[in-house]
Amino acid sequence: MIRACREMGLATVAVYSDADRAALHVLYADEAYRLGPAPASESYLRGDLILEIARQAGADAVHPGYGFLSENAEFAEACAAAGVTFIGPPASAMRVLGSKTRARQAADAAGMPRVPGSVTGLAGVDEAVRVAAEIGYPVMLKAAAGGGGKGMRAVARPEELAAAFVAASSEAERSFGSGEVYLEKLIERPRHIEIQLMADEHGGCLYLGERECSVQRRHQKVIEEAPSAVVGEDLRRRMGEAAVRLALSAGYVNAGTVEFLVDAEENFYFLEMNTRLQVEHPVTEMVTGLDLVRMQLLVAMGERLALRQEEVRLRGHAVECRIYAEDPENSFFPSPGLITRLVQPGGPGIREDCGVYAGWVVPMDYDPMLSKLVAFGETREVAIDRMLRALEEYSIGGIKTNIGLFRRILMDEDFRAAKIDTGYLERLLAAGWMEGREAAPEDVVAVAAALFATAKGPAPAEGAGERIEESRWALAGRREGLRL
Ligand code: MV4
Repeated sequence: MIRACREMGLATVAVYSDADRAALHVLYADEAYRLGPAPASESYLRGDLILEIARQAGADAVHPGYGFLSENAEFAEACAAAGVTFIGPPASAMRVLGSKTRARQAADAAGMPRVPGSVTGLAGVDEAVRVAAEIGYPVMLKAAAGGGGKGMRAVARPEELAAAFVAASSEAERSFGSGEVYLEKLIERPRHIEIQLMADEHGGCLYLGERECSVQRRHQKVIEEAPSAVVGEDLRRRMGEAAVRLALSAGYVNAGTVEFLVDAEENFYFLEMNTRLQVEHPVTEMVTGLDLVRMQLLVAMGERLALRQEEVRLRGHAVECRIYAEDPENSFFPSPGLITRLVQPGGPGIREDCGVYAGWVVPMDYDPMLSKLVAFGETREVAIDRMLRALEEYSIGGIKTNIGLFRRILMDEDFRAAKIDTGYLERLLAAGWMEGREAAPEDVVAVAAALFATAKGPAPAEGAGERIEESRWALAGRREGLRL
């Protein structure tokens, strides 16, 4: 966001919590203001403080980012009341689409295919039994206020429905303050594919292609790509036009994403709409050549979209890996701490949106995402090979990361054949991803390098013309010797 503002000659004001005093966004911005202590409830979720800072700094607009208040209709309204532009949709559109049942009604009104099931909250177990019998088992109970899998229960048989209804409803009540649940037919082994939208205030709305987001774990996306290997021109047009109809019917403005489940027969079903820019938007930027944040800013200034749908062209393929400070070999436990060394990849087709630097302490207070590594190529195969090459160049010292897991996925036969669905990664992990990994030189060489260093003392400085071994083992050894 700051980069787009810079390019457009707009001054930026960052806000930060105590844990983020030295965060990269604070260093990049023209000005920075403290919000409060590390807990989000006392800092990044304090819309009142954010607006007070906006007033003090004389800011014209607020970009809400991806998490925190980005889909909060009350905050969008508070911005309007304070005379500050909220860079996102109107609160009214956020409210319609924020309720999954109301969004399903909007989908019907817009002629958008959706998963069969109820479009209002279930009054009780009796209604659930009746609807489930109508649509047929297996079914899924979902929280109307939900998202991210909370308050969701798959039900295979009628005799399990009553207990699941009570469990889903009470979980929804606890998590979202609303126990409203509805029923859907369960789609087996679906892909998660989403359409990027950008709408202006003048009735213009574009679809900017799809993203394939099926590689995820516990409702956290791990790898995203654009385009999807299973979406051809015709399917893309049908999904895109349906998404645009939904957005226009809800009075939508600015960036948004319509999520779909796609089954093995290439039927697509509306799932929900995210009323914000998403983490994975760079893959869309790579294949469309557009800067989505720049477009968001122009739209928020009241401008018309500068291109027509026929002018949106997709070219090549992009893959994004979400690099996390977590240990895939230890149940993905977060691994916060000091980054002692950071060597970042580059070269042809590589974009890295990184939020950290050497010397930064990854705080334990938030989701430990470090960076989004994006590879672009003329084909999916080139993009994947580039990503593998970039991951090899990447070296992060001091903390554990999930970089090794990406190597495993990107070399997996099924992934390379694009045989993926939302259960793909959990199956790979259950099979024991360490077992399938090719011999990892760095593990063995770590010991060898340590022994070598002890036995021989410090290595002599390399003279001019001295040959450096070019085997993977030697490379791993040199790296290990450099690790801090
Ligand atoms: C489903 C489904 C199968 N059938 N709905 C999970 C999160 C929530 N936003 C929607 N989710 C699902 N809804 C029906 N009718 C399977 C999932 C699902 C899923 C969806 C998208 C991405 C990852 C997922 C992982 C597991 C289950």
